[in-house]
Amino acid sequence: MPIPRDFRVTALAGGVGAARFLRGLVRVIDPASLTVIVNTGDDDEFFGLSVSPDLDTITYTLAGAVDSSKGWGLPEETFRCLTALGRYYPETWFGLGDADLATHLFRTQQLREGKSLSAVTTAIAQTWGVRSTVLPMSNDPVRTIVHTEAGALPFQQYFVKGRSEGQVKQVELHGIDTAHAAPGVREAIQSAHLVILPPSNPIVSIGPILALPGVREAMRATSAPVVAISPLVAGKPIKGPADRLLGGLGIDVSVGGVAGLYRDFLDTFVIDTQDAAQQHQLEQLGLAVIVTDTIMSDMEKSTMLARVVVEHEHRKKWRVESGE
Ligand code: FO1
Repeated sequence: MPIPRDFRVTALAGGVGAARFLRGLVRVIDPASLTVIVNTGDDDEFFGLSVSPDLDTITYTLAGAVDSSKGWGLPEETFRCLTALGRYYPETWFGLGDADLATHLFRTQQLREGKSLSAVTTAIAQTWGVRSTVLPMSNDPVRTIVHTEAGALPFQQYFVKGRSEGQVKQVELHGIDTAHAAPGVREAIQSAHLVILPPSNPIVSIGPILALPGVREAMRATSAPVVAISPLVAGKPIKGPADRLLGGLGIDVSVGGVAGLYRDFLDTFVIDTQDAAQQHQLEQLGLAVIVTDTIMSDMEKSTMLARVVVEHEHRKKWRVESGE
């Protein structure tokens, strides 16, 4: 069944895992019909520059420009500037490549001139020829702080410098109480034909977006089906510390544990064939369950997964509308 060009999809995204799914999705639907709401809790300042890793990962990926081996940054990067910065600064653990620095310089200068993060994100996406709409979750600073026995660490310090080590005790979203969802965020959820949560970390990638005022309510209220793809395969994330974060917060490290975090708005949960034994348990929560290969090791597999998700939901919508 062909997907109509005006089939509007909204995705809530973190970084690499979401990007791997979205690169396939824009081969299945019209890229111009996709809106991506991106986590900014991972943002930080390095050497006076405003860095938004998840926004850049999504933008570079949708532009076909990302370093596909790492899943973030630009290919064939050099790090001469970062090495030179080491003369002035004691720490250069965050890998800012020479070409990538242009994006951070542009973003920083535009923000300093008073532009909103939304406006700068649109300008960057357009520069890279991205046809989809890329929205930061908020124009207000929200910073994810991970509390471990080593203390309270801003996300990039926990993840990159600290290699996600240490027992997680708490995750704090600094600034969330006064932050607002960026313009277009709630509208994109409400007006979509399909809302997708790609396989992103439920605590530090999707969690901050859902914690913004009105976003969770929009997820519950939308008439669009909401589909999530499990970030866990056989109880482990493909990449990143989702298992340590879930476990540290006392949440079951399983597809059931993840589904529980979304239970108030989720319609369909996509799980890997390796977790097929848990299908029945998820169905008992009232969820439709798709069991398929979710490991997106190449573009073809990303496209296949996106096709399974979109066609399943589109077929369901068509059946309801035609009364079949
Ligand atoms: N990830 C790393 O593991 N090490 C790095 O040095 C690193 C640098 C970096 C620079 C720019 C950027 O946009 C992303 C970068 N990332 C790096 C990825 C980033 O830490 C994570 O992918 C996200 O924050 C988690 O979604």
